[in-house]
Formats: sequence, structure tokens, C-alpha cells
Amino acid sequence: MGKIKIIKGDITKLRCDAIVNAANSSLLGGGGVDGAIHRAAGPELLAECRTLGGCCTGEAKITKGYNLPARFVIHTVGPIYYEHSAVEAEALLSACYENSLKLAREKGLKTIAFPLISAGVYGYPQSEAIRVAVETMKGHAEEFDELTLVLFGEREFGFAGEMFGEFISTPSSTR
Ligand code: AR6
Repeated sequence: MGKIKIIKGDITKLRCDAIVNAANSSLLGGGGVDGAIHRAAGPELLAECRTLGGCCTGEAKITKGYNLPARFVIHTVGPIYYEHSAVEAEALLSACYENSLKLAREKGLKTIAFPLISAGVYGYPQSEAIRVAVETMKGHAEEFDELTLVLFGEREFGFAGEMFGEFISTPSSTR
């Protein structure tokens, strides 16, 4: 069975088959992790994104990684939390992970890293977002070598430790 890991760090630094971007429906860049990924990948990423025609909430599209250590970027658009009922928001967030993993599987990619989609500007409660992320990843762990959830802040990393301590990986922990 593939491994699920939860780490604290900057997703743009990860060397894996694909990192996932928490984008907006234009796919033309923004702030947060989206801005960081575009800055690290370089302008060719935006040029490829311009050819994609945007992306609906819950869906995903793939590009090359350009200057990133990751080979590919899977762009997905999370729900804006307050625009939906809680049930609808959860279904859309789960679809982001599902559809990103579907694209990865179709491309034969084996190591995928996710940020905490929707849990920044889009307002999804962090611990709920962690639960949806990990539950969805668990459902597909066997199809991949390694699925990593990359948390940026101390606060969300603390929540994840309380909820899913078995998946936490720190530089000093055994892997
Ligand atoms: N590595 C890993 N996680 C990060 C990084 C990073 N370098 N930078 C931020 N995060 P957000 P959203 C975390 O706001 O809520 C953009 O403008 C951050 O702490 O990036 O889905 C898009 O263009 C948070 O936990 O994404 C959209 O318009 C998580 O990534 C909109 O924001 C997601 O926060 C999408 O909002």
C-alpha cells in the first residue's frame, strides 16, 4: 500500500511527480500557494495555463512543472466556502482531490503532493479541510507510491497532528 504523509513546508520545494495547485477558475495565477507556484515555476507556466480555458470548481487540469522540482502541476479549483452549503462545499472539496488523483493516475504519476486546498483565501475551516483531504487520499493510497499533504502553517500542522498523528512526518521522524 502506498504511503500517506503529512508534512509542514513549502510545496514549491518538493521533488515529486506532481504538486497540486489551489488555483482559481481563471487558472491565470493569484496569491497564496498559487502565487508561490507560479513564481517558482516561471512565466512558461502562465503561458501554458492561458491555453487551458480555465477550470470549474472541483475539477482539475495538468501542466508541466517548468522550473519547479516537480515534473507536473495539477491545477484544481476549490470551493469558496461561504458560497455553498457545508455539504456541497465538502463534496466539491473532495472532488478536487479525486479529480487531481484521477489525472495523476491517467498520466502514470506515482508521487503527488497537495496543499490544503480552499483553506486559505477561500475560507474552508482548516481542520475540516484536513479531514476531507486525508480521507480522500486514504481512499486512493493503494494506487500511488506516496501521497503527501503539505501544510504551510504551524496551526494547521497542529490540527493534523491531533487528527492524523499516524501520518505526520517530520525531518527527525523515521520514514
Ligand atoms: N506551500 C504550501 N502551502 C501553502 C503555500 C506554500 N508555498 N503558500 C500558502 N499555502 P490559498 P485557497 C497554504 O489561499 O484557499 C489564490 O489567490 C495556505 O496556508 O493559497 O484554495 C488562488 O488564485 C493555505 O493553508 O488557496 C485563488 O484565487 C493553503 O495553502 C485562491 O487563492 C491554501 O490557501 C484559492 O484559495
